[in-house]
Amino acid sequence: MKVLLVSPNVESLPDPVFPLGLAYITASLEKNRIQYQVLDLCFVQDYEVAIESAITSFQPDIIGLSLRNLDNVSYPHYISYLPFYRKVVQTVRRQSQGLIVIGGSGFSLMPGAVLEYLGADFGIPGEGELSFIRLINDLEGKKGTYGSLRSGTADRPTESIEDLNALPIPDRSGFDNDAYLRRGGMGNIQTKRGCPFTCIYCTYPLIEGGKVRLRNPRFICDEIEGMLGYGIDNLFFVDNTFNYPIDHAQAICKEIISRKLPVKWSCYANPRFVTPELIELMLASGCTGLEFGSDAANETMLVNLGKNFTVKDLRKASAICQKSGISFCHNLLLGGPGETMETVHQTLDAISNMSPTAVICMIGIRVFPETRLSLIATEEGMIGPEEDFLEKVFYLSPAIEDEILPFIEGFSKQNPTWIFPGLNINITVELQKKLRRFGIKGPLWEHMKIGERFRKG
Ligand code: B12
Ligand code: SF4
Repeated sequence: MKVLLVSPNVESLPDPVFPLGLAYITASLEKNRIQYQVLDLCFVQDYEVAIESAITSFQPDIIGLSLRNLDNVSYPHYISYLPFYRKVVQTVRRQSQGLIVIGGSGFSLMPGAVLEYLGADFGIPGEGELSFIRLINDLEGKKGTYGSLRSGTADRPTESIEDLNALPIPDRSGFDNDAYLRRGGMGNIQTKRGCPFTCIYCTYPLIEGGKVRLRNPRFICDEIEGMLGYGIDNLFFVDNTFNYPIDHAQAICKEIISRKLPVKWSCYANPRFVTPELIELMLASGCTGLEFGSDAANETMLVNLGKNFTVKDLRKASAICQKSGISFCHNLLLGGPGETMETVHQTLDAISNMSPTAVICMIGIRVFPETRLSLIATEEGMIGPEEDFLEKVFYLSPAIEDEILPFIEGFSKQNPTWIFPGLNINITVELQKKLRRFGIKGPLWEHMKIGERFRKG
């Protein structure tokens, strides 16, 4: 069996992101001695020509598509990537008799609906390393009788991989690592899978499951050494929460320090698990910035959103970061259940007083099936029982829907280090390209002060 793996993710904001999920899959194919090639559409000029040429030269039996994102989860400037993916599937069909298999985090959010929309053959929700190999082996045994197997997809991941340390290290060799570093400013790496918390809107437990599974810090650092071999010296830890469990985060920092790995890195963090000792270790191991998934800085809204920390935790974590000199950013989600203009003002004031390096603020929350938010939206009559979640479905509290956008337009003018992706404020492809051309690495929010100069020309 010959497998062509395609990454059709061409989104370049906030940065082009290296297809780490696919690099895990390629490593697994390699380990199982399955012949494969990779086609990454991120930097190609003409996707149809690229697909045609890959298929003509390689003649794959299976074409695996990795769907990382379904849409940009941004309101009001919403982009769905699905129409492009459908064109990719149609182009593949024109060129090949091979079977099309879909996977990826975006796909896993609503596998049945996406499979049907795209008209692909099989879908594998959740982690793909083992299930994809199993499917390939099944297909190998039934060559010529695919009809009976067509359109197979489980609605939910059938299993999660218990021992992440048994997985081979992601194979980055088939990808243009230089382009991702130059244009995206960093590489990416995972230290764990799973999240035990229960924020009402969150899809991560659906993708990775609720049980935390940790990678051994030694293997993580082996992987970093391999990345350094590709010149990747700036990393983002893609875990939903790098600093939970805190002892695992500390062990990783210590391993980086003891090996003297020359890397800079950043991560997502939870304010409840920030201590001065941890931040000290993070700084000493090359950490340049933390992104807090704060969402709100108002007690009622934190409870309504199902967060596991308080405003006091946010203040304390911010103060520790301030004192240490490390950059930090708060991610906000305005407009959840119970939000009023009063709670919005309280959140914005409180966050401003914490003096973060930057703030990334979304307005409205994208609703996905099987989340608690989808139940709330149904109970409140915002969505119907037959809702098509492939469409633009956002929760925006009725109490703020008329006022919030004009208010934010005004607020952003006074707050140049606040980024509003849904309004294209302080985040554009032009600004990003200018900063990257200047050789700036790491997340762009860490460089909002320099960005301000560029924006002024
Ligand atoms: C880290 C992260 C970011 C970081 C990335 C930093 C970096 N340099 O890597 C930043 C902040 C930049 C970011 C940005 C965005 N992100 Co983001 N991000 C994530 C996060 C937390 C982890 C992704 C990751 O690397 N996972 C680790 C890899 C190993 O797992 P994986 O890709 O899922 O791959 C596994 C499986 O999916 C499967 N698989 C993958 N491919 C294939 C292919 C086949 C054939 C098979 C069988 C299986 C398979 O097997 C793999 C191994 O087990 C996810 C949430 C999550 N928990 O998944 C969101 C997530 C992917 N992001 C999401 C979105 C929307 C975005 C943005 C569009 C947001 C925005 N408006 O800016 C941008 C897009 C950026 C881009 N250019 O694509 C969504 C996508 C789903 C959706 N709603 O459409 C997610 C799922 C979060 C969410 N809201 O639900 N993101
Ligand atoms: S928002 Fe973060 S902490 Fe909350 S459930 Fe999702 S991944 Fe876990």
